[in-house]
Amino acid sequence: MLKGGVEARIRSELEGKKTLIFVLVDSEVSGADAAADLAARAEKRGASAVLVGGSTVTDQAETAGAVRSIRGAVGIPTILFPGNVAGVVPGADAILFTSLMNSEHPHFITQAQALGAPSVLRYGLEALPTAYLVIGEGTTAWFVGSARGIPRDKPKIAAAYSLAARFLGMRFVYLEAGSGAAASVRPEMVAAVRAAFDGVLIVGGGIRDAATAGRLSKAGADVVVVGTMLEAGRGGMARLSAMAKAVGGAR
Ligand code: 1GP
Repeated sequence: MLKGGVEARIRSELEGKKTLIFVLVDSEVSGADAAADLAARAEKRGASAVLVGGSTVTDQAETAGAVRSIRGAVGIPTILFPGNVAGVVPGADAILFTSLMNSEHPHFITQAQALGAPSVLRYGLEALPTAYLVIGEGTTAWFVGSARGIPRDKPKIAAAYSLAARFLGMRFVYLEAGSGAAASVRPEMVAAVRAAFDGVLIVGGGIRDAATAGRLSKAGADVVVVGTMLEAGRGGMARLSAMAKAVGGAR
């Protein structure tokens, strides 16, 4: 892939007015072969990218192995989604270079970024500057990232953070309800952020069915991320196909 090619590819897919689906592969749960198999099946069902990472990933060799296997198995971009410095490994096409803007701990806002940046450069990873906003409480991302979760019913707060992200030059916002969350981010919040932020709007956490993905798409999500849903084997893949249909039309 060309340097800078991942963001360009995402933006050009979005010009077709579609909401894209990214799948999150947790290398610690599945192992390299299973991760590659899952990614390949997800690509066939319409996924536009594979995210590799998560809040609790600490084994760099395992993550690098998963990235290698996935990259050999799919044509769509493989994008790192690090929860900490250990999530920066070689071999991927790009990295969601996130700042957890509503963390209470500077480590997750700028310090892990400073510690990881030299490796991003050395590995030639395309950095996608991303404001990572944790919505609600009680999830792993919330706990591990020392987040002061934005209340689920306060869309204006999420919109204000997203506007700040835009003024800071970030080109991606990721609204994170947390992996396995009981409910996704609300469409009202997505709509408020959409009105404030002109970059790529990613929404994830607790999205398990086509109807939910469809509502988030209509509200203005550019990308929906699914992870836990795919762990349900064949049923998960069938749901992914239905989801691709629900969000794949013009908005
Ligand atoms: C987590 O948004 C992702 O970062 C995916 O969440 O596992 O709930 O699909 P789920």
